Amino acid sequence: MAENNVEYNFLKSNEKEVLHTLGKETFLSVLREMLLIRNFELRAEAAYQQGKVGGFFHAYVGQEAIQTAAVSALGVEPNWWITTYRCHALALLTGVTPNEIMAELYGKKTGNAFGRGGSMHLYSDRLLGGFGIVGGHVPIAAGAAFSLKYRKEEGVAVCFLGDGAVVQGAFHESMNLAALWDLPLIVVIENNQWGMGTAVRRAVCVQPIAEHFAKGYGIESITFDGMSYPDAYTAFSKAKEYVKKHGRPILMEAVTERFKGHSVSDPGLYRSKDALQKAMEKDPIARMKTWGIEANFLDEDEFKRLDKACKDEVIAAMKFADESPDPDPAELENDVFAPEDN
Ligand SMILES: Cc1ncc(C[n+]2csc(CCOP(=O)(O)OP(=O)(O)O)c2C)c(N)n1
Repeated sequence: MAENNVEYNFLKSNEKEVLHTLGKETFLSVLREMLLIRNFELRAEAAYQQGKVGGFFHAYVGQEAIQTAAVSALGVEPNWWITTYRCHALALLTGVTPNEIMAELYGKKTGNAFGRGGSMHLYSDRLLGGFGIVGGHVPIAAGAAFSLKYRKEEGVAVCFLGDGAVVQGAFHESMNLAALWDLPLIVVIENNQWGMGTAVRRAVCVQPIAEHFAKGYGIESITFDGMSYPDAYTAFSKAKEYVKKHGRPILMEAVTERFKGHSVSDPGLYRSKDALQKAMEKDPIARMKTWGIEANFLDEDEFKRLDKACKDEVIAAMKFADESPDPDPAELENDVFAPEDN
């Protein structure tokens, strides 16, 4: 039973067995990715408070296990990835460097979108964005899945969205077409139980969301504990297998917690200190650390070293961003439209 009193039918893994199968090397690299995301978000947020970062800023703190597990279970290639405005983590996981992301947040020329996009607009060869319009990216994900099928290419399109986006028309239209046309699409609702400051139970008419909605589209669903990397990894491995075998879309729901407000401008007053404390007790990184120590994959000192290495990488990215030049205002309108011969 979760905080909002919903009975979830979680797909459970044997956590220790999953980590044992992954092995020490993969475990450490996954933990490093999660620590890099955490360090990046915390320090970038501090830079925001110092006035270094403009525009919006949404941190992925608390939700790290989900996208880390998705990318490790599916591989970046040959898939298409797309997410919401809370996109720093997926950018890091799909190959964008901390330097490029930090410089983008700082609005610098060396940024991932040449300093013209900011926090919500990050891209890589396989990452289609970073989107600020709630639910507006789901049709693009369905389109990417359509292109894979039409061109007979390997891979799936993976789309992340918040619980607040599932009530948008664009989401339902995309799910309908994905089911109708048998598209290789994995749609992941990251249910952190709040859409900005609105509790999910006040915004969505049925819960668990994926379990109910999937029935309406005639597709399968998987619901899992988004605070557990092994559970998330198992869920994404199953989803990958399912889409590959059946050529059908699947709807996933990761029940999770965000440790911060919706954005930096949200002090989170709708949540009691006690509720936040309870949420933070489920910290996916602390759980990984405990399992890792139990499995003899690392000890306390090694964890600290790993954390420090990530912190140093982020601090170096802040220095890089600080020292980078501003974009040339004359280039402001470059790349708005595709070249005519494209
Ligand atoms: C079409 C549209 N409507 C409204 C907004 C304003 N808005 C931004 S985030 C958000 C809530 C989204 O819910 P969810 O993804 O669950 O929220 P989070 O976990 O990020 O708080 C809203 C209404 C928007 N960006 N786009």
